[in-house]
Amino acid sequence: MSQTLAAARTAAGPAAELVLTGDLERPARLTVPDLLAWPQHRAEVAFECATSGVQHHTFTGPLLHDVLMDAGPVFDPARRKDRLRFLIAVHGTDGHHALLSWAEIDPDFGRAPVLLAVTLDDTPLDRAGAQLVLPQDRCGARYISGIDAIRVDGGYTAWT
Ligand SMILES: Nc1nc2c(c(=O)[nH]1)N[C@H]1C(S)=C(S)[C@@H](COP(=O)(O)O)O[C@H]1N2
Ligand SMILES: [Mo]
Repeated sequence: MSQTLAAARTAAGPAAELVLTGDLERPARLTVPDLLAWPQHRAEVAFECATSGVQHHTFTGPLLHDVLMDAGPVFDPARRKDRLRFLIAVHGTDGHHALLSWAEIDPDFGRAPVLLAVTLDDTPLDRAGAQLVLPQDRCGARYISGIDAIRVDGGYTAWT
């Protein structure tokens, strides 16, 4: 990277981007403002951090499920059982990452209203990057901030 570009990234600060990769018909690169294209949801949440106690925050953003469905996960939407082998890996710029099962966010199964937040307490996350919001989690550890990659993996099997 040129020094000028590196300086622009830290000073002027272009919008953070995340890549959607893996078993998808339409892999994509999305900036935080791009995530405004989906219906926006609001979540008022409380979670406990093992080191700093309970935190209360308000997040807004699209449903992770809506964004991933538009990227075309390679399962037959009519066949519910096929989806049970899919995993979603969410990765932050600092290397923190976590796995969700597809079924956790699927409307036919766990129906968790997981968001890809674009605002945190009314502050845009354009430069910090999107944050994962799991209103049903008691612990904050999966609220991954600075998301730079989400990988959908339909190849998981414990029995080959
Ligand atoms: N990228 C990233 N996101 C993260 C973490 C992290 O280390 N890296 N820590 C998690 C944890 S343990 C908690 S409790 C929440 C809130 O942490 P904070 O108080 O440091 O914001 O963010 C979560 N998201
Ligand atoms: Mo935490």
